[in-house]
This record gives sequence, C-alpha cells and structure tokens, in this order.
Amino acid sequence: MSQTSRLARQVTLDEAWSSSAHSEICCLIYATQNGWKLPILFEEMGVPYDWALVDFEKGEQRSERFLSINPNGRIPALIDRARGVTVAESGAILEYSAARFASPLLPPADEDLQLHLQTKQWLHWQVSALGPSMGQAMYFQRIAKVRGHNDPFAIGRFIAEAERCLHMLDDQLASSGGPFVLGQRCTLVDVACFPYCASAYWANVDISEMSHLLAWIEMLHQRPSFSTGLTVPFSRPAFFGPPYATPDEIESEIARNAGQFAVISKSPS
Ligand SMILES: N[C@@H](CCC(=O)N[C@@H](CS)C(=O)NCC(=O)O)C(=O)O
Repeated sequence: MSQTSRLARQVTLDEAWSSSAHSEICCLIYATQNGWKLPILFEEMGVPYDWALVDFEKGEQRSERFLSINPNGRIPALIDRARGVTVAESGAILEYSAARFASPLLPPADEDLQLHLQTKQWLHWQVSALGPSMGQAMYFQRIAKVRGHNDPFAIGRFIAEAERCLHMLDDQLASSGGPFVLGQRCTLVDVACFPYCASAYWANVDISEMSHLLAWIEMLHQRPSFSTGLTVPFSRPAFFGPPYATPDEIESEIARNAGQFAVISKSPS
C-alpha cells in the first residue's frame, strides 16, 4: 500500500550540498528502476533522507554539475554532506549507505560470512546482469521501437537474457525458502532487485510461470517501505502493468517515456 514518505524531504539540485537539519545525506535521483533503489533503501532502514531530482526531461544527468559527481552521466548518486564525500553506481551506494548506518540489510561479515558474501554476490549480479538485460529489453521496446527503430533480434536477445536472470531469482527464492531472496532476512539484494523485477511487464518478460518470483514481488509491493520508496521522486505505475496501472496510464507513459532518453547510436563500420 503506497503512502506518503515521512522520511523523505525534497531539495533542489542547488541545495543538494547544503547541510540540513533533516538529513546528512542527499540522494540524486529520477523515477527509474535504479533511482527507486535509494528511497526504498532509506525507507527500509528508517533513516531520514533528502533527495534532489536529476531531471531527465532537462538532460540534467549530462550537466557538468552532475558529471562532476558521476562522469558516467547516470543516476543515482549520493552526497554525504557530513563526511564531504559523494558516491555513484547504485550497488556502491547501497553498500556504502548500509555500512554507514549499520543496517542489517548488509549482514556483517563477522556475524555470518556466507550471508555477507551472498549479499554482495547477488547485489553485483543485479547491477551487472539483471539490470542491464532488463534495461536493454526496455530500451529497444519502449524507446527505440516507439521512435521507429524496430530491431527484433536485439529485442529477442535482451528479453531472453532478462528471462534467464529472472528464472535464476525464481530458483533462488525456491531454494532459500524465502520470503526474501536470501531467506529469512531482507537484504540489499531485495532492495536492488525489486524495482527491476516489478517492471517485468514493461520489459515484456513473461514471468507468469515463476510462482516464487511473483509471490515475492507481490509481498514487496505490500511492504510499506518498498511501496513508499516507489513514490519518490514520483510513481510510474505503468512500469508494473495491470493491476497497478490503468490502460490510460500505460498509454500516456509509453509516449512520455519514449521521449525521455536520447537515442544515441552509431552505424557499424
Ligand atoms: N550501473 C548503474 C546504472 C545506472 C543507470 O543506468 N541509470 C539510468 C536510469 S535507470 C540513467 O541514469 N539513465 C540516463 C541516461 O541514459 O541518460 C547503476 O547501477 O547505478
């Protein structure tokens, strides 16, 4: 059930570095699968956070100011004002923040080394395998195709790879016994994987036979910290498909989303 966040406070990009009584950290985000990981994390940790919108409509992810924090020009990034440091790449941000706030979402190595390592293994897998395959499946169908560049081979390849990754998670949930990816405990893996898995509809990946994955997605949609995190900076229920979005919401998201990213491409030589 989605609710308004009591932990989140919006600031402008200009204010992102300014110290505030509300929080020592500021998340630089947009409403995407990688962006939502940070609000979900802070909601789950129960730690107050400031956030600033890096507005894709204005190309702010490619502004000099943002590139000085992340030369890769991608959200999310995090500013830790109290310590005067920044970090980009969602996996690095999740690891840093969980350690910074001593969160059990990153099980300590001296408490359970295997669980600690599994958390890192699946987190790195999410950013290197699940995320890119889902991201490309969405890109070729929801951006390139809508803008007249239909490439069935690329679409087929990335759907197949995303499906393989989602099958891995379904199997992992079955073997861990759930309810979380690594078993009884909610970890950074759940935080990192959820926004992508919940967007299987948007990537056109068929998960109807993946019963463990479906139950896990549904459970996390109902978990207040996760559902609240999905509303910061704003909700895009169309990514999750019916019953989370109406046909009208889906139609308008298709047009809006396709206009949001530059189609940067080179012809093969
Ligand atoms: N490996 C990066 C991926 C980040 C990423 O792809 N972010 C996307 C949004 S989900 C982005 O900023 N895209 C902007 C663009 O392509 O211009 C991470 O995990 O943080």
